[in-house]
Order: sequence, then C-alpha cells, then structure tokens
Amino acid sequence: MKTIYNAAHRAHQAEHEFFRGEKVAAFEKVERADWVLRAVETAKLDDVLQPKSFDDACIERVHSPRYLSFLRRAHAEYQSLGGTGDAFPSVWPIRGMRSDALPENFAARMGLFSFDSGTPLTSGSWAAARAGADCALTGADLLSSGERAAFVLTRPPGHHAGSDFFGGYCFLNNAAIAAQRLLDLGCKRVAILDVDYHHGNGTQEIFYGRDDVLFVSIHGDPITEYPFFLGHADECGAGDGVGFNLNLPLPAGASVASWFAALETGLQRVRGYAPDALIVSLGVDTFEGDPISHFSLKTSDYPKLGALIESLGLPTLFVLEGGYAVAEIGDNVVGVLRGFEAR
Ligand code: OKP
Ligand code: ZN
Repeated sequence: MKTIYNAAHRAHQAEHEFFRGEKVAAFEKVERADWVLRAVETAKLDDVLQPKSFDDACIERVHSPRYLSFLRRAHAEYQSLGGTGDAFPSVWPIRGMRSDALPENFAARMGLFSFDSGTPLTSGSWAAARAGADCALTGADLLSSGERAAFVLTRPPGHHAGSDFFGGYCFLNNAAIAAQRLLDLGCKRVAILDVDYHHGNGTQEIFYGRDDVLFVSIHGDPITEYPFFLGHADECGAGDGVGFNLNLPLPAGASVASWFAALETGLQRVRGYAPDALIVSLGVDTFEGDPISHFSLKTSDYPKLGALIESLGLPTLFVLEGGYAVAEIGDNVVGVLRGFEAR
C-alpha cells in the first residue's frame, strides 16, 4: 500500500511537557515519524507520496470555523503578546460556565479550545497539523479512486481533537476528516476502528450523534487511563447515533489475549455495520515497551492485527496516532501494514 507522508510534521517540535510536576522531554516527538518512515522504506512497502492540498472547507466539515480561526493564528497571537516558547492553556470553562461566548482574552480562548495542559501549542503546530489533514484527505481520495488500502504517516496525532478543541497532543482529527471526506465522495457508511491505547474522545464526540460513521475503540479503561472523562462502555451514541458508538475499555495491564478478544468483538461490530470503507486510528502505544501506556502487545502481535483487519475485506485507510517507544514504533506500525498485505 502507498504511504502519504507529512514532511511538514517537523514544524511541530514541542520543547517539553509536564509530567508529575516535572518538565520532561515531550513524548510526542519528531523522531517518531522518522522511525516510521525509515521502516516503511526498509520494508519496501510501496511508494511514499506527498499530499495534495485541499481547501479548508474539507476540514470545516469536521471542525468548527471558530476553532480553526483560533488555531491558525494562536501561536502568532501568543508571540505578539510577548509569549515565548510553546503556549499552554491555564484556565478552562468547566460545568456551569459558558463555552458559547467567545472571550477576547487569549488565555481564555486557549482554555475554551482545549481540554488539557499536556499539549504544547508550538509555532509549527498549525502547519504540521494542517499538512497532516491534507495527508488524510489524500488518503481518502486514494481509497475513493479504488485503492484497497493506504497509510497516512503523520504527526501530531489526531484522535483526541474534537470539533472545537485540541488536547492529548492532537489538533486536527485526521481520522475524522478522512471519514467525512469518504462520505462526501459517495460512501454511505464509514467505520472507524481506533486501536490506540487511549480512547479517541475527539472522534467519538464528532460522530456521537450520527449513524453514518460507526466508531469502535479498544483502549485503557478511562477510570484510570487518559483521557479519563470519556471512553466508558455505556457510551453508545445519542439521537440518530444510538448504537453506532462502541467502547471496549480494558483494565490497564490487560493481557494480550484479552486485547485480541476485544478486537474480535470490535471487528464483529464493524462487519455487522457493513461499511463502504474502514479507517483505522493506528496507535501502537499498546506495545509492551510504551513509556506512557499499560498494555503488553509484542512486536510479533502487530502483523496479526493487520491480518485480522484485512479479513474484513474493506477499503482501509490507516492513520498514525500514538506510539511512544520510538525505537520500536517503525517495526510495530509496519508490522500491522505488512500483516494486512500478507494475508
Ligand atoms: C495521545 B495518543 C500528561 C501525560 C498524559 C496525554 C497522553 C496523550 C496520548 N503529562 N498525556 O492517544 O497516543
Ligand atoms: Zn495513545
């Protein structure tokens, strides 16, 4: 399968993040994509393509205009106010406060449009994320023109970003943008299978009230795991979307066997939905050596995952999400892709 590579990812380079009160090197770093690209090339997967450029209208199908106009200028605005380095939010509109009124104050808008303080907004965040969205859109177009599968190699990741907020290292929801593009190009139903360790709260939020996108996620139980406030098993969708959201949380430390059992449940649900296409939010932070996650898949498990996904027989777009064991991220991601192709 072809890879669509976001060369602009390098523009997003966080200086640090906060971890247990300490400033630590950011986990979501440039080298992640370098390692994956190297593994794609070593495996001789297929061509590595540059993205085409798409109109902002394609992104506005998923994200609100007020969020996008904030994000596009946010770091420049921070700098114009004397801010140096990366920007972090510090105040949020919690329950009982208003999210509809747009504040003038920059710090207030940072909080309005985010849900955590763990996502450094860098001078290059917009450029990197926007080019990543172009990669996702290019991938959707490839499927739509008959490719069986494609791989979107991008960072920062996307599945925590919602219709009008960033967080969890994510700014634009690449998987959601691609799903919407597939619908706009004629698909009737699209399924998103999220296998990242963390619940894809942004993707869930975007499609929660809809029946034209099925969201299925296997992740660490939010009672102990990030993003904490969404991802429970009883979240089934709302309105037209009832029955089109399936969360399969597993306790931190869950065995590989229980993970694959949850995958089988998720795949059954996707089969029952009979979608026209599948998008995989491909995080490999389920790996045993991941520094911020607590499942224990081994490198040899990833080709199995790819083969099981292939068995659905669907046009499939893989979109890179998390995975922070940088030395292994390439082998683990490419293991999935080769497992898909080998079957
Ligand atoms: C993004 B993705 C805070 C640690 C938690 C958030 C983890 C985001 C994971 N210092 N950070 O789903 O891989
Ligand atoms: Zn993750």
